[in-house]
Amino acid sequence: MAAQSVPQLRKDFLWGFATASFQIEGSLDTDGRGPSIWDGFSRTPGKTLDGGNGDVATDSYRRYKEDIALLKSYGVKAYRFSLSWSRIIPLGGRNDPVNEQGIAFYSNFIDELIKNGIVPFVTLYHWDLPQGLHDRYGGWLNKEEVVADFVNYSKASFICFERFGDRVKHWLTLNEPWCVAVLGYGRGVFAPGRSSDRNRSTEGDSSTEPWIVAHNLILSHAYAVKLYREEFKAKQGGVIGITLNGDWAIPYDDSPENVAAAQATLDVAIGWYADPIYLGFYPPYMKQMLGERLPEFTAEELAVVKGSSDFYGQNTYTTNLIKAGGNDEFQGNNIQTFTRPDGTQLGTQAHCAWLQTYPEGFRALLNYLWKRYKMPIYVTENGFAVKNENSLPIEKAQNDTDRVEYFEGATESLIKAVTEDGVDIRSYFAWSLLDNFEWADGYDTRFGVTYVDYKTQQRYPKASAKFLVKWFGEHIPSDKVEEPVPTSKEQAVEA
Ligand code: PNW
Repeated sequence: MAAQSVPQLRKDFLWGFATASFQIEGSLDTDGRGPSIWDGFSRTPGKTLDGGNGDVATDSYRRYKEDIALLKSYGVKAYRFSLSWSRIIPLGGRNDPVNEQGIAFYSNFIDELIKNGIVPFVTLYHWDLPQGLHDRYGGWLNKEEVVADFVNYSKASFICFERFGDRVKHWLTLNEPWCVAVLGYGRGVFAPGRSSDRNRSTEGDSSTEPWIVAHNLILSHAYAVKLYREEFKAKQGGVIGITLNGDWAIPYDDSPENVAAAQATLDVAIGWYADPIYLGFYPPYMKQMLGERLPEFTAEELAVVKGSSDFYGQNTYTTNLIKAGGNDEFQGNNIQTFTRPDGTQLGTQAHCAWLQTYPEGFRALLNYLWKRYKMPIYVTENGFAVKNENSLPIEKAQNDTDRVEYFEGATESLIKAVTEDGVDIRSYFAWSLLDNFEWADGYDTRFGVTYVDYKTQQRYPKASAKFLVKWFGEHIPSDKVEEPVPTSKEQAVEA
């Protein structure tokens, strides 16, 4: 029977779409929300490509019921979204007042999801640090203060969690700490925009701050998980972990230095966070590269850090070819390219320079993570921005062939990793439900499976949404008991 020969994911596989608070909510001054570091940064001339900021975004704070109805119409199992810290604690700190209106918003949001049969998959921190903490003590740079404040914030959001804890089971502490540290404190292209480059920033030290910030992010994550496990997990039965970004790395050719360079690239892109959290130490390559500049964990801290994630969370978009050389420490002193030695490109170019299609790399990465970290994997982001989509009329943009091809390749790699390679994968969230505020790119880069007309805030499903809805419908066993279709031979016997 043809239907049965379609390979299947787990029955409880969570598929859906992802977003983040600052990229969609808008309403930045509503219901007592305090400012985040992205409010001012995105409003500063020159910080976003098109001058766009987060003031309105996709207006999702006001239109959340509409967004959830859209998710429901897509038939997703889960929705990954993030909470805005400064809606819950406007000034951010552990002695600052909690904003009941902010908690009520997310409580209602979670209720609405559950009412519609959608599993909430919640990120506590997706880059919108309360401005109050940055101003008061330097935010992520200040270990003593920020770890305590993040743990307190986690607890504050668990007030909300507690009210719905019987139905909310999936928590992420931090989204992509590599981006926070490197893009925010190294390259200075993301808030708070610190960097050694004085043309770009008046403050910052790219040679030290990213490594310090990363260290404090890891500790903040780990202590928040400790709190959750000690005070909530037993009675609520949820899982909590972190999600990292990282793309597959292929040696440019088979020379030993390029083979070593590809591993070193993975060590800095992923191992920087995953090795301490899952294995209990920073990658030796990072120590070698940074020496004294790499902070050290005390024995007590390490005991909290090691094993501090119930699963392996990964955002991944592309694959790079790696050559040894260069002095970009954030790439492990290696060079990344999409151009093969024979001059051909790895895949289809996206709107953003850092992204090309290469589905085989997705499968290879999943296998690498499974072998190295031995944890069930939640794919929490994967997606594509079609080149020049923003300059197309809506009907043309809806026909997003390159994005459909990207997801065709990704889903084929996903199912093969599960059914042929035996990798334990529990979720797949496409980035993103909607076109939205794409950080330093502003609104010029569109990652949505749903087109947003920013003039009217109307939403229009793209072909890629339809592809994913159909694909997951066919590859997750449904609860419905299907009547067996009698074969012609059986029919003949019955007759
Ligand atoms: C992720 N890079 O960010 C984020 O989690 C999302 O908020 C974002 O919208 C999405 O991917 C698309 O960019 C990244 O430069 C930002 O390699 C930059 C990079 C990777 C991921």
